[in-house]
Amino acid sequence: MAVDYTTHDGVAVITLNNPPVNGLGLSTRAGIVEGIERAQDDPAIKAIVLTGAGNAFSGGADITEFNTPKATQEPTLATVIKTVESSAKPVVAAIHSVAMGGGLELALGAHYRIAAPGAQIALPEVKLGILPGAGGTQRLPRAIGLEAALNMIVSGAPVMSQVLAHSGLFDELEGELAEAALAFARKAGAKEGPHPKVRERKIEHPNAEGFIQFARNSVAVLAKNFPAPLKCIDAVEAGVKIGFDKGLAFERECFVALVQTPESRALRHAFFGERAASKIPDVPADTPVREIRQVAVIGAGTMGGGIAMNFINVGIPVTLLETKQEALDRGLATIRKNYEASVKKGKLKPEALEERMALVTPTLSYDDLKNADLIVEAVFEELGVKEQVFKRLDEVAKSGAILASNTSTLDVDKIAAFTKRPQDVVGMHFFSPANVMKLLEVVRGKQTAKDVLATVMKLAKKIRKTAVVSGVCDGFIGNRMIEQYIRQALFMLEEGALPAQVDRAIEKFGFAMGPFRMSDLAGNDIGWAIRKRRYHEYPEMHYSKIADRLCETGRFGQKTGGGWYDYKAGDRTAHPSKVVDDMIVAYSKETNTERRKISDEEIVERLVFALVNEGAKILEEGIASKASDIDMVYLTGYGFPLYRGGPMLYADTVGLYNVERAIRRYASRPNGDAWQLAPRIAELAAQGRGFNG
Ligand code: 3H9
Repeated sequence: MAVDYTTHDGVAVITLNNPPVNGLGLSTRAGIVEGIERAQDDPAIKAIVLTGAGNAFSGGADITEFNTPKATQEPTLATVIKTVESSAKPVVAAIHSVAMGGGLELALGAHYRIAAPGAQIALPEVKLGILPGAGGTQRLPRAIGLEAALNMIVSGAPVMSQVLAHSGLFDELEGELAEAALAFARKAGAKEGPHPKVRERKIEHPNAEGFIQFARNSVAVLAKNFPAPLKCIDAVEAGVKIGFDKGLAFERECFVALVQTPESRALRHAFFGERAASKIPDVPADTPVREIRQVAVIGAGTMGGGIAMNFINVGIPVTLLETKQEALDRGLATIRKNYEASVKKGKLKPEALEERMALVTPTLSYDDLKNADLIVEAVFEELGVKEQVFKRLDEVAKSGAILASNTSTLDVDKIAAFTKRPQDVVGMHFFSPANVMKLLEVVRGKQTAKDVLATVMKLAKKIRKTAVVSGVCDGFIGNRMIEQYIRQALFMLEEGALPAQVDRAIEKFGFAMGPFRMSDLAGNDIGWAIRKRRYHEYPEMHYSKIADRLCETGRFGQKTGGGWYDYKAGDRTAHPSKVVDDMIVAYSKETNTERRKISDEEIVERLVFALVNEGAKILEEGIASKASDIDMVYLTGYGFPLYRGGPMLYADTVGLYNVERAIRRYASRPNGDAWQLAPRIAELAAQGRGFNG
């Protein structure tokens, strides 16, 4: 049963009991209606308390029911709220922990609301690409005022109950919630009805129209590509202009339309993808974890320093090791500079700066790592260098310490074999800047112990990273896929495109930065070094050599004042370069490639489907355990547009039949040997399925 019904001396207590967050799925909704009716029919009951068991009042509508028959099956949430609101006996919502979305809308339907301090109150629907669809856009402005409500609805951000203490939302704020709610209900039950309804309150604002227009202008810029925020404003405005009932009907219309949009599907996919990523199929949730009280980071460069900051930020002391005092001093100075910048921006309290710095212990000696529970290596990306480090770690690290490598391409199994404890070795691939980027690829070696994985995943959550597990392969999930994307970008230069066109097309698709601007930022020499290794390791693979030509002229990107683009000193703006464009045209001539006009559509297809095709192979090989893991890597680490949900969901949206046809078409053209269709795409397309079902 998803709802419990108990009576306490004249008060009926209806308790939502649908773990984990008391989502308002069909059985919960039915249970609430049943409870309210039962209370009406019982003459001994004078009032009703509505509350939630466990760690939530309610996290809102059950998102998994969206676009399924259950979502519209009666009693719908609208019916439930109407039943609560029209109850002749007063209903008191007793709110604790979390009241979000439909949960808050349900509480707004009650006659009275009591909250415990510390409860998170939100209408976060906008983050799922929808709007509050059960009266939130109509009742919240009536409860707390137009401006405060619009802020909450458009941002989706949670507000602590104590901040809302005097907003008009709550009748009381009480620590001892259960007792207080019963007492309040008894008092309310003794009063003559009718009891107050939020819907009957007025929205008072000196210039509602002006404020709404101001909000619309501000949101229009920020909400580019996301339809929901503006719809939130439309719905609130409707409530102001045409009244509660018509406003409610309009809100419903908007909800039904938004829930079908690809943007909402993408955002919901990301919501569940983030949570699914932390679950590893053969590592049960109750796997014991090792305690991480002390971390060590080897290498105080940009990467090592950034990695250290993640742990310091959550209060875990870090020992930072370098080979030279100078490098150590430089590393510490960079960490301090980063924190100073946060203080300047008002993101960090000045006194916290020294507290954080005090958590770093610099050292030049491996002996100082002996107490670390986790040691993360961030040294030069070369197997020989890693070998020295891991052999040394094997000597000094305490038994049970987790030894992690931040390698982005090297074989973690080989690294593990440098130690006598391969079960304790794991990859922790942070993305630069490591203190900012959300993504953490956790690389599972053949022998990595399950409790090591469970520990690292838990720790990742603590340092607020999106951790995705990858098996061992060259480049892991993210870089292995991006290589195919860049390969296509370079082929297209040979075939007729120029860097600015490629970048413009993919940026219009929604990528934060196109491949050439990105490469200029990261340094073209990095890709060059990787390609040289590839030419050696995979002599049979066909690569465009056009980027090598660029590198031979020393154009490594922003840091050398020129790369695929020209740059002016102190300015990161990319200006198309005549020299480079001429070089590209000359290269095509040299290689006897007839240049043709390449459409933006082709650019987007070739870049994105290159990701999809490699992603499908990664799934086939079990390097990623689910398609949503790949999407999370791309959404959090590679600037893939959130509103498209990641490459694999995007492929589903296009339809795998269409993806397959396009890949086969490109495979039959010049440079087509780079397209080896992943069998998984053909299989799923034949079954009319997608990567996500
Ligand atoms: C809505 O209400 C629409 C209405 O306006 C109109 C309807 C007509 N549904 O985050 P956690 C699962 S839209 C289904 O790790 P935390 C979640 O997937 C809804 N499942 O815990 C996870 O499952 P698993 C508006 C949900 O303690 C588990 O619960 N509401 C829902 O860190 C634990 O989640 C929202 O957008 C749901 N609504 O944080 C709130 N919520 O264990 C979305 C959670 O299998 N939820 N799950 O991986 C949240 O923000 C957080 O989950 C919350 C708890 C703060 C509640």
